Order: sequence, then C-alpha cells, then structure tokens
Amino acid sequence: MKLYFTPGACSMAPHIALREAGLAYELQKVDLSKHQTDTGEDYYKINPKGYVPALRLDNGELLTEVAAILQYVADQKPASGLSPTAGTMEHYRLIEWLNFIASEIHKQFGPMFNPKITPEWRQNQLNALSRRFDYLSERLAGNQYLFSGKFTIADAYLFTVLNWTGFLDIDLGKWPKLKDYMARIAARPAVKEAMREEGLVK
Ligand SMILES: N[C@@H](CCC(=O)N[C@@H](CS)C(=O)NCC(=O)O)C(=O)O
Repeated sequence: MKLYFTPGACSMAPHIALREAGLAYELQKVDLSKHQTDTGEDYYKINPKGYVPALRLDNGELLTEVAAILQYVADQKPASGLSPTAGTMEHYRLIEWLNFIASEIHKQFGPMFNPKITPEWRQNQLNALSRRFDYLSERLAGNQYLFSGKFTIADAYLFTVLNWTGFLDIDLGKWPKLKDYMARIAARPAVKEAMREEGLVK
C-alpha cells in the first residue's frame, strides 16, 4: 500500500492507523501548494480530487476519504481492535464518531488555514469549534479514548485534527481533558513514529 500524505495534514490519521495496525506501507509526500508529489508527478493525475489522503491499494485501486481509508486499514488487521466488528452497535458508534470528526471538526478547521480569513470569520469558526470541544470534553470525562479503554481509528482521526490547534495558535487550556487526551495519544509509540516520519517531531 502507498499512502499519499502531506506532513501534519488529515492524512496523518491513516498514517497513524497503518502504524498502529503494524501493516507494511510506503509513503509518498504531496506538496499541496503545487498539487505535486515530491517526485514531480501531477497529483491531480493520481487523485482527481486533488487532496490528501489517498491510499494506493496493492491491487492498484485508489481509495480516498479519511474515514473510508481508516476503516479499510482497520479491516486489514481486525485483531488490532482499531475498529469494532461490523454490524455491532459499537461499530455504528464508530461511524458516528468518524462522521462527527469529519464534518463538525475537520471541516470547521479548514477555513482557519486560509490566509484570507477575516477576524470575524475566524471568530465564527472558533465559536463553532469551542462548542465541539465542550462536547468532546464531556464525552472524554473519565475515558482514556473515545471508546473508553480502547484506542480506535476515531482517536487517530481526532488526534490528527486537534493537533492543528498547535499550528493555529488555539489554546486548549480551557479544555484540560482535551489537553490530557492529546498528550496521552502523542505518547503512543505508533503515533510518535508516524509523526517522526512526517518530520513533525524528532
Ligand atoms: N473529504 C476529504 C477531505 C480531505 C482534506 O480536507 N484534505 C486537505 C488536507 S487536511 C487537503 O488536501 N487540502 C488541499 C486541497 O483541497 O487541495 C477527506 O475526508 O479525505
């Protein structure tokens, strides 16, 4: 498998999942400002959507969308426990989390990376995110991970998007449970390895 990624972007979620699952993979870096791989290929020709992540499967197919790639990776190693068994209520809860993270958190962060954002618009996004952070803090109270004692692909995704608060100078001090959660996940060996491979930590 080959993962097309950009350091620190949402592609880090499947990167973490691949490491957590202990699967073999290759990485291909993409420069999103030019939509070009670091080997000089036009990224639009690889993924017409133009964004990361994309996963080239061993049969040659290309799989896109964070949630779909995460589920695919987890399903390659069911014993990893990265996803509850399909058809169980827990699995529907996982889908619920993945959709929440994608639409209510990931996509709320998006405009904040736009250098043309106005102060009012930024504040509007911050207000929306703050409400989500309140909700997450309540859900994480007394739980190590989104699924109490178990690290799943939902945590890989949530960690990746909450990590952007660091790039955007958003202080998580008001949400100590989120800060603890981030520290707990950052300390996982697979997460450290993925971040090291992306050049985010030493
Ligand atoms: N719906 C997509 C969104 C992916 C996405 O937002 N990717 C961002 C990085 S986090 C990106 O590549 N943006 C550059 C672009 O859209 O050209 C998914 O879930 O995979």
